[in-house]
Order: sequence, then C-alpha cells, then structure tokens
Amino acid sequence: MSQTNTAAPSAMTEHSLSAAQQASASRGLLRHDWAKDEIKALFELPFNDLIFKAHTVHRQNFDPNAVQVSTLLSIKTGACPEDCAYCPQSTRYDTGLSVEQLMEVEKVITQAEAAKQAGSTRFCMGAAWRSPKDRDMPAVLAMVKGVKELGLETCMTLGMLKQDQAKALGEAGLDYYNHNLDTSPEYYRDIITTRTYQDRLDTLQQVRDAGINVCAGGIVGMGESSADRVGFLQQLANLPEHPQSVPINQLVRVEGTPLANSDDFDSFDFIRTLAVARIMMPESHVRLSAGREEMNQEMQALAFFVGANSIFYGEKLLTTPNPQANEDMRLFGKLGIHPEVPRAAADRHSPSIEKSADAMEAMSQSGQAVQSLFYDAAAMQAQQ
Ligand code: SAM
Ligand code: DTB
Ligand code: SF4
Repeated sequence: MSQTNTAAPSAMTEHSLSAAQQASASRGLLRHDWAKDEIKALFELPFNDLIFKAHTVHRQNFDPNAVQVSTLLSIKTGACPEDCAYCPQSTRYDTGLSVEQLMEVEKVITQAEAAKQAGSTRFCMGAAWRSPKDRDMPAVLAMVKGVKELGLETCMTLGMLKQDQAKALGEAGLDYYNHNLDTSPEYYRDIITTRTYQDRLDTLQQVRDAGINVCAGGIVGMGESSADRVGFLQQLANLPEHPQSVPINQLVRVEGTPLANSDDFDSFDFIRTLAVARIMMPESHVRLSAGREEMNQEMQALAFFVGANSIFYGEKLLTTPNPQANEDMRLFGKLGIHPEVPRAAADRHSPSIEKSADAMEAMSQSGQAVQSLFYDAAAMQAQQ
C-alpha cells in the first residue's frame, strides 16, 4: 500500500533533486511481506555493505541532510498501573520519580511555544496512562487544538485508545499518535505482562482508521536476542501501512526498574537496527529516539547516514535527560544538517501548519530560517 511521502520538497538539495521522482517510483515497491530470513540476511550483511545500502535507500527517498525535530513533554507523569520493565513511570517500581497529575492546558501551550521558539516543529505530548479516561479527553483535545494553532505538528502518546477516542483525536486534528510495539511478539511477555501485543496492534488499527499518522517503534538493548530485533522490525514493516514515523529507542537504564542493570548495547547492533529499519520502511521517518545521551556525536552521525532522520530535541525526554539543545545545534552545524520543514502532516490535516511551513520556507529563502536557530554549517567550518 502506498503512503504519503514525508520528505520536505522545499528542503531538498542538489543531492536529491530527483528524490521526489525516485520516491514515487519506489512507492509501488513498499513491501509488507517481509520474511524473517530476509531480514536476518540484512542484519548479517558486512557492515559496510549494510550502511551503503541503507544510505542509498535513504537518499532515494529523502533529503539526506534534513532531520525532523520534535520536542517531548510529559503531560501526566508517573503512577502508571502498567508493568513495562523498562519504564521509570510504572507505579510498581521505586524510581524516585515525582508523580504529576494531568497538566493544565495553558501550561502545555506555554511549553509548546517555548519548543517552537527553540526551533522544534513537532510537539509530542506523553501521558503515563494505560489508556486515557473519558473524563481526560476534553483537556487532551484542547491541548491538540491549542498546540496546532501555534503552527506546530502535534503528536500524542496516551496508551491504548478506544475507537471513539481515536476518532475524537483525529477530528481535533492530531497529526501523529505514538504507540510502540516495543519488541518482538515472543519477547513482549518478558517485558510487559499487563497487556498483550494484540492490544497494541488493535490501538494502531484504531489510529489508522481515525486518519491519524502512526508513530510506532520500540526499544533495543533490553536483553532481547538478534532474532527478536528481526521479529520486531518484521511486525512494523508488515503492518497494513508502514508507520509514518518509526522511533528506535535505545534503552535508558533507570535505577529501580527491572532493566536497570541491563548490559551495554553494542553500538554496531544499534546502527544495524536503524539501517535495516530504513531499508524495510523506505518512506518512513526513522527516529533516533531515546538513548542519545549515551551516544557520542560520531555515532549519531552514523545513525543519520544510515537513514535516521528524526530526533527528540530539548534537554528532557519524558522523565530522563536528552542532549542539551545547544549540543544538538552544534552537531547539526558540524554535519551540515538542517531541520526538516514540516509539510506532510499539513497535507493531511492542517491549513495552519501548511501556512507555517510556507512561512518557514519564505524565512529560509530570506536567510532567517528556523534553521538559523541552529548553527550555520558553513560558518562553523569557517571558524574551525
Ligand atoms: N503510556 C503510554 C504508552 O506506554 O504507550 C505512553 C508513554 S510511554 C513512556 C512511551 C514509550 O516510551 C514506550 O512505549 C517506550 O517505548 C518508551 N520508553 C519508556 N521508557 C523508556 C526507557 N527507559 N528507555 C527507552 N524507551 C522508553
Ligand atoms: C518513543 O518512542 N520514545 C519517547 C516517545 N516515544 C514518547 C519516550 C522515550 C522515553 C524515555 C524514558 C523517559 O524519559 O521517561
Ligand atoms: Fe505506563 Fe507507558 Fe511507562 Fe508502560 S511505558 S509503564 S504504559 S507510561
């Protein structure tokens, strides 16, 4: 099945002048019938062959120097009844986290304004819920509308959704819903016992049916086997539509959680996971998600090379630290990467975002782009 090409045409460089054409040519080739043996064979390619292949696919579908920039906000923190073994927000583990009730709508909007000022183009709101209560929905819907009015793309992750809740979020104009499969179906029960893999798949179906873009990925470094990483990517790519956004998180080991003492995850296995995701889901944004605090800049550069083209920007994820914004600006500057101008979600839902994208493009042409909030790559090089 075909899907929206999420590349930002306005941000394309001479390296990707034909990217739009190539992307449309590849549309008919999106596959949803990946077999485990084929995926395993990709993981087992010599490293240079794998990263070359992934970068080639990336370049055919996206501006290789554009990275989508999202900011996260925890709108309801801790006291979650679920038992996800990785999560500092589960009520079952003593992680020293302060519990916070659902934030007031105005405070959320203020945070979104700050994220926009800092150069972010998507605002992701996360709640430590198994699923939202109906009584929470009016506030959540007001947050979607308020953040959209700022010209930001909106994303929410609230746990499992009923059909009417997904529909209401879609009608409010929510651009993305994040709901992770986390790992393979086989390993899932070692990580979470309070819900099933099928529960996750069902919510993803509700989200698709509501016309909201799907953001679905998972976590590596939880002690899963390489076969589990194969099974995990197989589940994502064989969904009826590839998720428009695929966050690949490296486990953030939090004291007090059952996975606090997990072994270090091999950097090359991490890069391989991103590369295989890029090859299997060529038109999706692949997010280099949690875990960047533990990655050096060279590793992040390699992640961008193999096709990661989205990050969380700002010093906090939901409850754990993320690189400082100025470190990310410097990294973008050194690599000649610019923030992607949002357009795809605007095409789907939002005239206000369309206007915002046009405004950013105009600013970009007059030298005052959002990316001017980031270091200018050429200027950086001149200084060095
Ligand atoms: N409660 C909702 C849910 O579980 O869908 C939304 C919030 S939950 C914190 C969002 C995602 O964050 C999880 O699905 C998981 O993939 C990721 N996550 C949570 N804790 C993490 C950790 N310690 N390291 C990496 N990713 C984590
Ligand atoms: C996703 O895949 N990663 C984000 C977002 N979706 C909501 C969350 C990462 C959370 C890391 C642990 C924390 O900060 O609490
Ligand atoms: Fe709750 Fe989500 Fe954390 Fe699981 S990952 S404990 S559902 S907040």
